[in-house]
Amino acid sequence: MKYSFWTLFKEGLKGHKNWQPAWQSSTPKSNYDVIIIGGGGHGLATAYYLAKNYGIQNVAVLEKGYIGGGNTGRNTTIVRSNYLWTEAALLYEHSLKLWEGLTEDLNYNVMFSQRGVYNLGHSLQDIRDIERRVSANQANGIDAYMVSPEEIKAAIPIIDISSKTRYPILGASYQPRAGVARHDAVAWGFARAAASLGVDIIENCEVTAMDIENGQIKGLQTTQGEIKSDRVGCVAAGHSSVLAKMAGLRLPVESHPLQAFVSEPIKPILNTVVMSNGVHGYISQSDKGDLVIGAGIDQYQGYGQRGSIHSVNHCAQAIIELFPGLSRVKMNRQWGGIVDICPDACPIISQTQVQGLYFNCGWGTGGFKATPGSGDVFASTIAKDSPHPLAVPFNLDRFITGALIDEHGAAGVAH
Ligand code: FAD
Ligand code: PYC
Repeated sequence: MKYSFWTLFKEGLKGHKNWQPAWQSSTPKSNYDVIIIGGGGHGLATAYYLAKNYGIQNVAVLEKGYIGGGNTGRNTTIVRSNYLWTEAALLYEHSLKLWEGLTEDLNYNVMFSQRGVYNLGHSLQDIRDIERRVSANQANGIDAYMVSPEEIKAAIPIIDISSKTRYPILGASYQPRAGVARHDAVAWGFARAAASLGVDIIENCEVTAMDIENGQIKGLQTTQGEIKSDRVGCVAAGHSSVLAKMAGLRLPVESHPLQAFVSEPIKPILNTVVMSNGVHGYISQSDKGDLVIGAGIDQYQGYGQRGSIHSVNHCAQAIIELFPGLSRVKMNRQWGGIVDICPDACPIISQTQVQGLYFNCGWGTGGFKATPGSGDVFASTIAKDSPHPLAVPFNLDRFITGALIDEHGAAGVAH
């Protein structure tokens, strides 16, 4: 439904009365064709594409908390596709192309803003690595190129490119089509679109056990009772290993906290995204003016979604080194999310040895950018019970064959 400016204005004055919920809350049915565990962006996108592309509408998304309350609502929203290896680059580029039409596709403004992303280099080795990645990107048709310190300064006047800093800026890669999006809108847009196609979105429904008979998934035990299905997709980010354990599986993932923080809103000073692996920090400015800043992962493993002062301190020092003019800006809040990291910093999109049980996880510190692409290829993998061509390299088998795809460099800052 489209609203005129005046209708919206009058509704605003009325105090948002009589607005319809974007999707109806559902209670579980006894049986579904497919159940998706995890109501983050990836789970909701998977359900949406199952219904839209494969006509599988008898689908439930089970979320233990609220929609988007996991990493989807906790991330710093950087979207890019400048990964080193062809397998990963093609997967993230597939996603970036879906981002470019997502607002229209969902009929929901996900505020995708292609304001470009800089990846800074501070040493000769950094520059060699970045140049190698840019060459690989160009060979894969991805829009990345090298920029000099002077070009960076021309685009970002507040950055310090002098040679006197602890980490002088020697150059950067730049991807113009990269950018940021509004994370909550992505979750809400996919939820609304999936629900309108018949998907049941069930919040406050934690999966506590899996029913498996003769190597085939039969259903789930949840805090809202037993629900049957012979196809289950697990998309639970930081809690994937907890779900895998319910099926007697062990995933090669480690769960770590990753922290970020935002400042008070200030006038527009930064119209792009700057990331630096060397100093372990990255920054962008949200449309309402907050500086959105993130750190490297906490080195310890854990499930606590809270921040810690030492990590924020370390990151703020790095950012002030790059942008000395920000030293007086006040920080408003900090938080953490739990990211699931594979040994090669690449995701798992895979069937498992349990028939009908699929995992989509291990996106680590970089899965927000993959949300539509991941949902699309995972939906295909579940619908056809066969890996989508882009998902083949991300099968669990790679940890047995050794065909790992090392993306630690491109995963970057947060590692
Ligand atoms: P989630 O949104 O975490 O969804 C998983 C859901 O599963 C959760 O809502 C959880 O409650 C639910 N769940 C778990 N267990 C159960 C259960 N037993 N039963 C039912 N439900 C369950 N990526 C980028 O690309 N760019 C970035 O700039 C970026 N910045 C980040 C910054 C921070 C601070 C963090 C923490 C992450 C960042 N990421 C970034 C990574 C990104 O957020 C994740 O890779 C991505 O959001 C994962 O999406 P998801 O839908 O799989 O996970
Ligand atoms: O994957 O681009 C990324 C990212 C930036 C910060 C955290 N993840």
